[in-house]
Amino acid sequence: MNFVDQVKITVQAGDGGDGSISFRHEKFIAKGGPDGGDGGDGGDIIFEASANQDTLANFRYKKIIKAENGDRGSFNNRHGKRGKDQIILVPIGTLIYNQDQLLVDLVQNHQREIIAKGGQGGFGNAHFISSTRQAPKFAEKGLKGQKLELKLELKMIADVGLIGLPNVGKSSLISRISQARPKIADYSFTTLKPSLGMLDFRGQAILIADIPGLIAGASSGKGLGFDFLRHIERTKILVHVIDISSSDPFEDYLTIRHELETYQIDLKIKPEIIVLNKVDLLSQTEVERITNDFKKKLKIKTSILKISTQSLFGLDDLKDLIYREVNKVNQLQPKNEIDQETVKVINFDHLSSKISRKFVVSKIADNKFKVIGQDLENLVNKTDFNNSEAINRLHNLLIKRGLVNELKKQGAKDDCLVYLADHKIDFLF
Ligand SMILES: Nc1nc2c(ncn2[C@@H]2O[C@H](COP(=O)(O)OP(=O)(O)OP(=O)(O)O)[C@@H](O)[C@H]2O)c(=O)[nH]1
Ligand SMILES: [Mg+2]
Repeated sequence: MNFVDQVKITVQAGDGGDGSISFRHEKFIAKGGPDGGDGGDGGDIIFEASANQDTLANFRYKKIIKAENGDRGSFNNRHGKRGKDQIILVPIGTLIYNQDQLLVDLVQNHQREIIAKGGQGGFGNAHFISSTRQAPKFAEKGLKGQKLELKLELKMIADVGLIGLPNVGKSSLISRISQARPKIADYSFTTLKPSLGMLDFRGQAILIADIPGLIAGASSGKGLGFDFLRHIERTKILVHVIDISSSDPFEDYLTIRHELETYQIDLKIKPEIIVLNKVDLLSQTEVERITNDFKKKLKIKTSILKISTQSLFGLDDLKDLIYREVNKVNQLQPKNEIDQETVKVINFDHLSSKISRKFVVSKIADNKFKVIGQDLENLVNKTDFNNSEAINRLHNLLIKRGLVNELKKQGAKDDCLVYLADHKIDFLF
């Protein structure tokens, strides 16, 4: 399993379908009333957190993801079909950014968020019939769907983080207590990327992350650890694996603790289980001596377990302790509290469904103006500039919305040039 924890992708919501221009054909009636239907809206881009996903690796090959376009309207007042939404599954713990702004942090299984909105469908000509306009020969164009460049970042939300120096037996441990089968070898930095394993204990699924070995200086970028410290931030408890046969197990312990503290992981609130591994390599008396010495030096009250992933000694006790510690944290931190936190970071300004009619006009040169405002931009984008009736309608709307007045106020003269959305408009008052 490849582990990718940061990717850039482009998402493109569906375009709205164009409205249709059509007139009823009835027997004996030369020209019936307008019956062009509206275009369908484009599909949205929706992200969903899923426990079945554990990496962002798929996105390395799939850089552009699109939702379906809405269909065009057609005769007989037929609405175009709405484009299908595109639902993108990502692992729990995926953060979604647009231009360095956090849009959402998907922390719960099945949590869904709309990230890019499909374009609105355009009105068909039947929509524009009025007492003064019996036979409108124009329709609106559909709006383009939102296109966003996103950065996805995975900060795993595992229950347990396995930490420790390289080569102490973290991967051996996860392969003994879960279904995960990472590479195990007798050298440092065998594990290059975090991987996940599921410990199934007393009917509960406990997610464990095997994190690459940390070394002194990891918090300032040494070794491989730095990139992965952020995963540790989000685990509920830590299992700190130490090689009991090392020359100074307690010093090893302090090295890792120091790195975590420097990275500002609040260790006071993160329970830790200390595991002295490889006890099969030493005599029982040596094991006891080192363990007692360790306990003496360790002034805080932390659980210490002796294990061997080789002989399987102590693994049942460890599973039991992990189970109890994880559930302690779960009780202190009910799920809905996490939800509250999440809601705070969501920033969905770009999806606001209430489109403001405010606009800003700025003079960029003599008789040239730039206009910014979502409502006016939408009106322009819906206009078919090959159709004089559609252009007339746009002109009237721009007068109604107050644009002409504002232009005049700023000294615009007849035949001024107006930049609006992606269009340049020669404006005649
Ligand atoms: N004798 C003995 N050897 C062990 C035990 N646990 C792990 N090992 C050995 O220690 C070496 C390192 O094990 P890994 O599980 O790859 O260690 P790691 O902590 O994941 O190492 P990195 O991924 O490099 O950080 C391997 O040769 C294992 O076979 C144990 O309980 N007893
Ligand atoms: Mg490893």
